[in-house]
Amino acid sequence: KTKTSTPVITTEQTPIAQALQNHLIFSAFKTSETSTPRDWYVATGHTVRDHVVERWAKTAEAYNSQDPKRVYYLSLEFLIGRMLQNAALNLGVEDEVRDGLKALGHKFEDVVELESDAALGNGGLGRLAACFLDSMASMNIPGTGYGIRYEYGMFRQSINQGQQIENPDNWLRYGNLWEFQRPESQYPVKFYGRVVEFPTSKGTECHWVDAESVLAVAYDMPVPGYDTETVNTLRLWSAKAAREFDLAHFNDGNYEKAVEERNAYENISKVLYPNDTSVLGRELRLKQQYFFVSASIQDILRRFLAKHDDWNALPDKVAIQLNDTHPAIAVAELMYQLVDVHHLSWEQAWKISNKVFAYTNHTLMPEALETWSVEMFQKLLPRHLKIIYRINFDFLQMVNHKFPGDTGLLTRVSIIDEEHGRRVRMAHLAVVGSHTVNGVAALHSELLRTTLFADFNRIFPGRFINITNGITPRRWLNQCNPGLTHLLETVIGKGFHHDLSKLRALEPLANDAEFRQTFRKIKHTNKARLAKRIAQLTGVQLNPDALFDVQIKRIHEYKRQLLNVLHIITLYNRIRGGHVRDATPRVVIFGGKAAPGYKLAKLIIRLINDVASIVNEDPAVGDKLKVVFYPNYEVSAAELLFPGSDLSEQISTAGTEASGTGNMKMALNGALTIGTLDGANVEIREEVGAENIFIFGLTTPQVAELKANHYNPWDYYHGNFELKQAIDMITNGFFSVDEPDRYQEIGETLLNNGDHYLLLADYASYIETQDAVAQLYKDQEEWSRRAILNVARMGKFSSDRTIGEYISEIWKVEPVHS
Ligand code: DL6
Repeated sequence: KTKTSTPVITTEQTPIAQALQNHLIFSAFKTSETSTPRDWYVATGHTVRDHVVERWAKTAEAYNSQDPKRVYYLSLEFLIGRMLQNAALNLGVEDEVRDGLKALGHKFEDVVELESDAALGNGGLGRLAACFLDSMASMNIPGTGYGIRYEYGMFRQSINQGQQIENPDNWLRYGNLWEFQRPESQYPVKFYGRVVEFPTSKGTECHWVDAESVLAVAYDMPVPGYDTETVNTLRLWSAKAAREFDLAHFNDGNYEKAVEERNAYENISKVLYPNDTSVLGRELRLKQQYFFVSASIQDILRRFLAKHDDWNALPDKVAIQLNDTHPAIAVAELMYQLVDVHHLSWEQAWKISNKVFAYTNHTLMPEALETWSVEMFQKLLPRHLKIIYRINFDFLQMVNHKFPGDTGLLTRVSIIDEEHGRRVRMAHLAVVGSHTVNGVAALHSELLRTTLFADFNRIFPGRFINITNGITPRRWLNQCNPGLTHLLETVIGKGFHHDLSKLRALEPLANDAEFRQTFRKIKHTNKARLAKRIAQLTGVQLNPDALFDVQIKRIHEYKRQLLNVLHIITLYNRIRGGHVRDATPRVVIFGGKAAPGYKLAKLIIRLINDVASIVNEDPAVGDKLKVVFYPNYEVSAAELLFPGSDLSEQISTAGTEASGTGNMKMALNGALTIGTLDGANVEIREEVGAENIFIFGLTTPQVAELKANHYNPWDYYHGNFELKQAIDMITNGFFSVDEPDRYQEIGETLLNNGDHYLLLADYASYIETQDAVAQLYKDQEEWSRRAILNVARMGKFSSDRTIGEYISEIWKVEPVHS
């Protein structure tokens, strides 16, 4: 219960303060006396929402009357985080709301904290989708996101005795004031059944019969643009059984049986799969994909048909972006809708469909390339399998015509993999069904063209392009780093809010000692804020003067958190051995979730925590080194962590990280990067200059060469005393005295199983570069000069630039002003 006295409504009160009070009564149904902090969240949320909704209705009306070409972004993940502050900021009412709350005895920052993160995604791919929504709205682009309204988002991670525990993320427990159910928008989605063929005068007609169906019900969330009237829509589908429950079973007292069928259907939108890069061979996962795709395509066609009757105009009104292969079944679904439901000829439908779809690839990891067994497909989606066969037949005919007699090529590019027990290759379906395929950073796109999709690149020259990722500066600068934003506004004006490249104007100030001092002060405040939160969460006290060295991302072998651990152990040994006279105090912070089934990733989390316990409690170490694992890394945590970082760890093996976007957020918030020439790091280096980034390790060609030349990690182990010592300590139980064998598997991976990600090969270069980092940090003037240059040169990495490229190279859509 809040301790405020009853506020008196006076004529001097701002409209927002009045609205807050009204909503406390009419939306939270409380008075000031009976209100809890959550009631103030409800009142604030409704107050801001009113502003959003007004513009939302106008935008819908403008789209409806102007009937522009629209973009539909199909994604199984949208990692949007919290809405309230972002909406207030984008609408330009944040200060008024803050003042209104203050006048009523409340703090905006405390209110904001009460909102659950909408964690409807795993990591980079889902967060990118959220940044794209923000940019589309901010640029007045008629764009709609389509996804699933998971009842449970990404699991909540807690750490118990160093180990990751996964808890359900019940983000809707207290309702969600940002969503609007749209009962008028619901569609049946069919599964199972069989296909019956009828000969007709025009050929064979297929009927999908005896299918079961589930209802997809729309829930809309607003996506307010920054400093514009546009509010776009994120439409999320929720599964609803067509039949409530079996009353006969219920009346017989068989309650479980009565709801069994309903639960089976509604499970479709129950939980987000917490898997980052590895594919899941689960029927429910394919059901989720088809469920949201079918509902979205039906919705898109309904909207089109409301205004048009010439199907050939579809590509002039509709651009559909497939966010990775998860929605790739859309290619078959559109054909199903056009041919079976709307009776177009196959040829006409295929021509149209191919002009509508484009596909973004987000990973080269072979384990992430989705394939589904033909047998399961046949059972679940019999009509779509037939459609895929036909698409494949036509495609292979075309390939055979273009490259006669190359049977090897036909086997490699076929949508059906005949060599691993007959499987449908979703990436091949997406490539064949799209007019454009893009990678997400220059290096990644080049690797797509030359490795994964080399054959397709010959077949479809020009189809493969690059569009480097970006991040929305609204959330990742304005919202998370108000101190820096304010400083930037004071010195270069507000132009960078709309055009991030305007940050370049900051460059001369890197040489201004007074400015550097102010810049450092802001960083220090952000670090202190982070340290305070870490102390609350973990009990570890941090000194904000230390170098905050941060690696926050999913835990995965290729991202090499283990390499970072090897560095920590090396530092620890140097301190213990008395080899460090003038250490740069360093705090190493990790954050990230491991897929629940990924044993080694979970073991890495445990190792980090075990190493942290030993290092943090060793009196010989003191403040020189601290290690922290930040539990439950999520969007709202990231908003604290990025502004509070000095050093950004982007240390994946070259050629493995498609792009990375955390690297961009870090640099934009004034951290220096230590990284490999991987993903977007390559382009970050191009922008900031090689002298303002710490690059180490093997390049992509060198990685390939080393692997081709029988890389032997043992050579590196025996050739480097500090490396050997660090690995030995892990494997002989130095960090796990209660269970000395705990980390045997890590030793196996690094030494006996080939060290697939070349940690040992990159170790010496990494350590040497970390030493240079520590050295530079002692020179605070030079460090902040470089950090300022990083901020100044991040313009390229705004998602506004990225969306601009999607618009001109793929979508061909125009802005609409409401
Ligand atoms: O494109 C967004 C993001 C990239 O920045 C990361 O490099 C990449 O790992 C990530 N991919 C995924 C999982 N991919 N699949 N499937 O999140 O995409």
